[in-house]
This record gives sequence, structure tokens and C-alpha cells, in this order.
Amino acid sequence: MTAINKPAILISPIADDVLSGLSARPRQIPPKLFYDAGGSRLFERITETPEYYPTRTERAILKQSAGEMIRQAGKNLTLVELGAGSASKTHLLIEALLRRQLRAEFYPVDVSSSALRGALATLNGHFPRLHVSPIVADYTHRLPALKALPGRKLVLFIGSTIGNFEPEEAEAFLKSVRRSLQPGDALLVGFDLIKDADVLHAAYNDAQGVTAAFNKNMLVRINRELGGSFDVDAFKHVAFWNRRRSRIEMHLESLYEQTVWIEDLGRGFHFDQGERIHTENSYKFNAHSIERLLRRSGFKLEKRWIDAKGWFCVALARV
Ligand code: AVJ
Repeated sequence: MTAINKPAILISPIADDVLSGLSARPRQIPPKLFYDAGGSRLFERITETPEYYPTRTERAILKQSAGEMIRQAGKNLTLVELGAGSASKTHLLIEALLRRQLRAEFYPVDVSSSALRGALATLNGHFPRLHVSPIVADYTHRLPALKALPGRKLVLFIGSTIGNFEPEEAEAFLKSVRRSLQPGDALLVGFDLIKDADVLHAAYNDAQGVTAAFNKNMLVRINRELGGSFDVDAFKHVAFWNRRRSRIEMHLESLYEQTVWIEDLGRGFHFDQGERIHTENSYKFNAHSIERLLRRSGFKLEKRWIDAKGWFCVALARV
């Protein structure tokens, strides 16, 4: 074998984001980098903490209304799920779908191949009449070609992932989803709603520290994938409700002045004591901001389902 087949340097796909993010002021690392295998597992554990209400609230809404959602979406549906992860809540929609049609196609899209592998195994075991075609892709970067898929599409974007986008990014993203669809296709989106600040705060500061571990996993991942030398105990998890901007912010705050060397980037990064890396925004919505976002993106809001406490909303919109 010739040397040319074996590159001397293999650059991790996260290198660019980490380099530009840690060079920026304020420093920031995009939340999609949370989801390596360990991070995906930690997120699953977050959803099981008593404080983290979004997943179980959305699941309760789906449990209650999946049949209505599928009926509202139309006949002969092909399901696409963006950011499918383990696709655990999707089971409820698939069950409702397979009550109305003999067979269905399901295209789960996610950046995490490990999460998709898990989803594929479980779905194949549960639903013999479902044909699953997983797509490993960063759908924020480029959407898979959905136009060519058969039947009327129902695109699922549940789990309040939309909250991770900046408002203008959310609009641009939903516009690109709309462009990839055809008239009559539908979109089902999960939105976390604005609520009591204490409830919001607790959800991102759980007593067991799972969210803190999830946040710090960003540093663990950089250490492993880029030869970083972060001491995870030298940073603390910070999460708070920013009312003015209607979002939860998560940061990692340097406890001391320190310099962290990242081998694969060939440089060190100096942190002042108290300096933060911004790792996530999780925007919260109300009826008005949901309607406005969908309208500006070229969708028409058709129906909304909200739990009794008014904590979470699942919205069906039409192209
Ligand atoms: C997966 C984006 C919905 O914003 O609540 C959970 C991720 N971050 N705890 C969220 C998350 C911290 C979550 N989303």
C-alpha cells in the first residue's frame, strides 16, 4: 500500500467548531457537539430526572393525541424525523400511523450514529410493518433530499430541539425544511413553553448533577477526540433563565485562571477565572412566538396540542 492512502493527519469533524468557538469572544461551542455516544446516554438520563419535565410532558401529549395528530396530517404518510436520537417518543406516532395504514416508511435523521443504531434495532423489533432507513447527517448543515420520498411527508421535529436555534436560525432552518417539501406535506414541531422561572431553572440544574455531567461531557469529548487536556473539575456547570431573551443558557465556567492545551489544534487556550464557554441556548416559546415563527417560515399553523399545565406545545403546520 502506498503512503498516499494513509493520511498523516486525521482531523476530527469537531476540530473546526472547537477552534473557532474557543477563539471567539465570548467563547462558545455549539450544542450539537454534546451528542457523542456518552453525551447521548447522558441526555437520556437527563430525561429521567424528576426535574427535567420537557420529555415526559411531550410524551404525555403524544400519548394523548398521537391518533389525532396523524389523522390531521393526512393519508398515506411517510415519516421523517429530524434529530431522531433514540426515537423513543416516536413510537407513539408510529403506533398511531400503523393503526391507519398497513405499511409505512420511516427515515430517522440524526448526527449520532450510535443513537440511530439503537433506534433501528428497537424499531425493527417492535414494528414489523415499518420500514426504517436511518440517515446519519447533520441536518442543520444540509437536509437530506426529501422531495424524492414517496407519499405525503410528515416531518417530525419534536423534543424541542428547535429551541437550540437562534431565532433567525430557526426561521432559516424551517424555511429550508419547507423548500425540501411539497404542498400538502406537514411538519410536527415540539416547543417548550415559557413558564415559572423556578421550574425552568430546576430542569437545567438537576439535583443529581446529570445535566452538569452532560455539559462537561463537551470537555471530555474534546480531550478524547482532539487530544485536549481539560480538567473537568476545573470548570463548573452554569445554567440560568434569561427572561429578556426567553432562553435557558448553559455555560462552563473556569474556576481558576488556567491554560488548556489542545494537541490536535496545536495550541493552548487561556481562561481567566470566571471566564465562560457558552455551550447551549434553549429558547422557550409562547403561542404568539410559535405562530409567528411558523408563518415567517412559510408554514401554516393548523393545530396545537398543549398539556394541562401549559408547559409544552406540539404544533402541526402545513406547507
Ligand atoms: C435536546 C435541546 C431539547 O434544550 O432542553 C437538556 C437539551 N440541555 N438539558 C433542551 C438539554 C440540557 C435539550 N434539547
